[in-house]
Amino acid sequence: MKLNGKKVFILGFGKTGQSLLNTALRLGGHCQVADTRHLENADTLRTQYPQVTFHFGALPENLLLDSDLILLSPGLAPTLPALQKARKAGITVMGDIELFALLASAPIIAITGSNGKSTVTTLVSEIARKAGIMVATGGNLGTPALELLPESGPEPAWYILELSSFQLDACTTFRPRVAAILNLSPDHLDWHGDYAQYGAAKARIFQNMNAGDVLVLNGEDAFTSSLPGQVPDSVAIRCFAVHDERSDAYVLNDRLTLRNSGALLPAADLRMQGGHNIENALAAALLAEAAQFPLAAIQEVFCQFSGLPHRLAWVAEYQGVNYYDDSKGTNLGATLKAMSGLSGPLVMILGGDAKGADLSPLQQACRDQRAAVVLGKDAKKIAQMLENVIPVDYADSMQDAVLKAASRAMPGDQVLLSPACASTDMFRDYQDRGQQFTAAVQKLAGGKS
Ligand code: UMA
Ligand code: ADP
Repeated sequence: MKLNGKKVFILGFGKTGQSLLNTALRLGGHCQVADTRHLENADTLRTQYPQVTFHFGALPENLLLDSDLILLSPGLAPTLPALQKARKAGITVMGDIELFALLASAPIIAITGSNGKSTVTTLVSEIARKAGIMVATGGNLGTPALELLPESGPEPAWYILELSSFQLDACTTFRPRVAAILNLSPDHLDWHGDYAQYGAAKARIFQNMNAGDVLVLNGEDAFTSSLPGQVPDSVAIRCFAVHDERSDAYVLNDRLTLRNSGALLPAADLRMQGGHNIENALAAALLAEAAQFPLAAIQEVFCQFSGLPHRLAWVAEYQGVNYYDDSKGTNLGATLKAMSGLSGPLVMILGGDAKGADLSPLQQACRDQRAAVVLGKDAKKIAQMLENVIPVDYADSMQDAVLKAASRAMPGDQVLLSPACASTDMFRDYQDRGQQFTAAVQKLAGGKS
């Protein structure tokens, strides 16, 4: 693929925008970049890319409409009026995953869903690596997909991509050879408009899949179990369902089992904690089986991999209270799973940007808990919902939240940071939020854990 002489407009200049620009320049495009923020490093960028014109602030609609190709970062909603006008004018609008797929020759394993994507993506990668199979892993997980393409030398045997609904929404011809939709619960409704459109974006993962391809679905999730009728007939569907022995991956006599490969290991040997991680392991095993990764590697990784940071991670015990960091619990579904994974009364730390979600099911889930501490943009909304169920305190920083949670907790309780909200209203990202929580807990515990 060449972009020689083409006028290319890159929208959004975060991680993805940078990878789009580098790729478009390599392909010979004449590039301009627009970002609605005023970036602090604007002058450095202009020096680094003297051949590129950067625009910060309002989108330069006229220039956009004069381009041949628009390359879109995932955070920008396609409903932006300037983008809609560009599409109407016949200009191709492409996301990074679509461009990546046009440039990559090796097969792709793609994983989406509302929760568990990063865990499953990492598990499948670890299984391949354990078996000595060369893979390149990225996408929504962190490394933009375009950065996985080798500048020289051979491609990996497989690309393994975690994909968000934003990324899938901008795909048209993208075809993974093996894919999974893990589950669906409300998230990013402010971006997609409504739940149906959010689900439709996820379902784009299989729209171009074809003969020989394998799609893994959750047989116990309302959305994913309704999908088979929409999947092209030639695609093999594999379902995981913890409690259903008629599915392709399930738990039988306390052993994780694959219909086609037999028993893998006792559920108790799985190093990751929480019932949701049994689902994640079954999904990862089906994906690995579909890619023909060896069974022994699946078993070894399941016994060794203890989970990613900020996902229901134990931090410390102080005065008989255990503290858990689930900062990656950025939507209702994740927080409900995290809550059900811990026993004993909980003191919840909730809040941030709810992204337009209805969090009212938290009311029922908090009924038997000790207390809640709320912070961030949607703190008031969450507090009003919970105030007649449990005691609620407001906090203005993570340290304040931890101190208030500690003063509510009784010996035997657990303090759980699982905010059900995005972090960026108060923190750099979910990692920063989790690190501030850990630091505050360790300070409280006097450095002991
Ligand atoms: N921008 C605009 N106008 C807008 C919105 C954003 O100009 O209306 C600009 C911002 O000013 C910023 C840039 O776009 O400079 C940011 O781009 P982006 O929001 O598309 O984010 P990236 O830095 O490119 O990171 C993205 C993913 N972020 C989002 O989808 C929001 C990262 O996922 C991903 O790791 C990265 O690409 C590499 O693939 C993060 C995420 O929060 C972890 N994802 C969401 C989630 O998991 O729930 C979907
Ligand atoms: P994602 O990449 O989709 O955000 P992660 O693997 O990073 O998923 O997990 C994010 C959060 O979602 C975790 O903190 C955990 O509480 C919750 N979670 C993980 N797996 C599942 C699952 N299969 N179902 C529901 N919630 C899950």
